Amino acid sequence: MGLFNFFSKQKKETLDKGLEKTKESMFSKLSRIVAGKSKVDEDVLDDLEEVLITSDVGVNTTLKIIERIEARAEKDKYVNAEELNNILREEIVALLTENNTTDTEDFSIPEDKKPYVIMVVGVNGVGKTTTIGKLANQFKKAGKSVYLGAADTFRAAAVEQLVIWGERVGVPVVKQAMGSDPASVAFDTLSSAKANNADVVIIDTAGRLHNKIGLMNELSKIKKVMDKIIPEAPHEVLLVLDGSTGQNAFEQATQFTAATDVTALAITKLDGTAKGGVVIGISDQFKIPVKYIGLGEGIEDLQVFRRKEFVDSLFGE
Ligand SMILES: Nc1nc2c(ncn2[C@@H]2O[C@H](COP(=O)(O)OP(=O)(O)O)[C@@H](O)[C@H]2O)c(=O)[nH]1
Ligand SMILES: [Mg+2]
Repeated sequence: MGLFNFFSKQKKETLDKGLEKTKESMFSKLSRIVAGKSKVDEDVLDDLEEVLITSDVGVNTTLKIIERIEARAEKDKYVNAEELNNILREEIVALLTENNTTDTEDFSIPEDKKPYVIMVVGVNGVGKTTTIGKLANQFKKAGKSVYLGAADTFRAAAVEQLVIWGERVGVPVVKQAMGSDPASVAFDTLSSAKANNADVVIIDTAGRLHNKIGLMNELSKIKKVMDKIIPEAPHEVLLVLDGSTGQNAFEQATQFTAATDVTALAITKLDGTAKGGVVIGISDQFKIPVKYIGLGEGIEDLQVFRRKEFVDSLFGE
């Protein structure tokens, strides 16, 4: 086996293992609804709707999927109920790829923006700092020089945690005292990164969703300061969502996208939860691409989100 195949096999294993709980839960529910049935009828469709909704796919996306399955069962009269898994897989992939966004291929970043600035947002505890550490590791492995900015100055532990990730990955972390102005930290980070000709800057922020206006003001202040040093920065605003919170993740996505221009999503903690179906709903409902998925606490447990690969893993053998 070649080295490339070895790594892609490892990645597939991480994905399959990470999605195990969601998969088991969905699979057992699906098996129950098709038991003793020989075709996809109204009853099966009703039960299927319930399975998808209780798997956190979300109502709107579930209805779209049901519509597709219904049309398919009509056209294809002899569809065996036991093949439901395959049909579901095909129709969900088709639905998600209809969305006009494209999959992210790998951890590469645009070469023409230097440094490329990523601002990471999301409520406290969703996995922002961890995702930043994992991302920094990927960028560094790809030969990029990375700077991290500890603009979550709200809690002392937050700064310390980013510093630990910085040491682990081997990239500099720009910080100030706890309680200092996040915009000032962002300013320092971008200045250092620019002076040192860095390739990527990732800015951690505090996830205070006290109210929409407060959040908007805080984020736009940080953005304004960035733009002064590097025009057009931040190039990417990455919203991190905790997948294990299911419908709450939907809610947070709605609130943050209303407060600031989010350009990409990361959905974390898919390991250890049966709510992984939420990725399908979020990918379908938001025009913003899901770029990364978190599959564990380890440094390698972050993957780029590829729709087909994800759905195949979920409804795979
Ligand atoms: N199982 C699992 N835990 C994660 C993942 N991402 C983050 N965490 C954990 O979630 C907790 C909060 O993460 P943190 O990065 O501090 O969140 P932040 O407050 O948004 O910066 C930590 O204990 C992380 O180890 C993930 O993909 N899977
Ligand atoms: Mg943090």
